[in-house]
Amino acid sequence: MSKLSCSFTLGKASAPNNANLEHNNRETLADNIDVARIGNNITYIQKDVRETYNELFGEALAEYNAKQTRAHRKIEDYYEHIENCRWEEAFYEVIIQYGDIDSAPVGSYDGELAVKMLHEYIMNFIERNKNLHVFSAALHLDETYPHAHIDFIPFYTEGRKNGLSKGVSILACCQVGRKILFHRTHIRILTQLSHIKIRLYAYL
Ligand SMILES: [Mn+2]
Repeated sequence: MSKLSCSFTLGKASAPNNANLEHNNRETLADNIDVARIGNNITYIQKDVRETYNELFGEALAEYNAKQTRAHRKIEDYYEHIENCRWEEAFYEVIIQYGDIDSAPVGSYDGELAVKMLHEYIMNFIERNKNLHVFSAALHLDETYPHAHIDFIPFYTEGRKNGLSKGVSILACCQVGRKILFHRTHIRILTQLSHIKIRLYAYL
């Protein structure tokens, strides 16, 4: 049986090197991409992030704005509002990889195994994390080793007296009932470390 390491990177919207929708959608092509193999990539979900915001939060935003008596309290563009928010990210991205260029390159036996595991990981991630709305998910097979990019918007649907009845919150997704799985500092550490490959078994 093969043994493959697992690499898990968490990126955030405000650091485009670690959360790069243009890369995932192949709108920009880095040197390590084999153009002849782009067709081998598997796209699971590819939605526009702003459209996804409208779908997810449009209703809650309209309700919120309708209740505001002061014009300056109204939020015109929720995506921009979150982008400018100091404690939230507009979206996050995980990059997951089993093995590396030496142990599981594309086309090798273990590379094929990694593809199957990544496929399973993507499907399970979407199923498991109901409060992380995945708007982009792709398995890349045109680079040297197989890996998956999953982009998501963390959101809450309850527990708010002020603000939108449904909105963005990474912390709300890090607790189940009263049990806190993750603190804000953990998220910060993870996202700050994401420029280097951290070997972590998938937390999410
Ligand atoms: Mn990639």
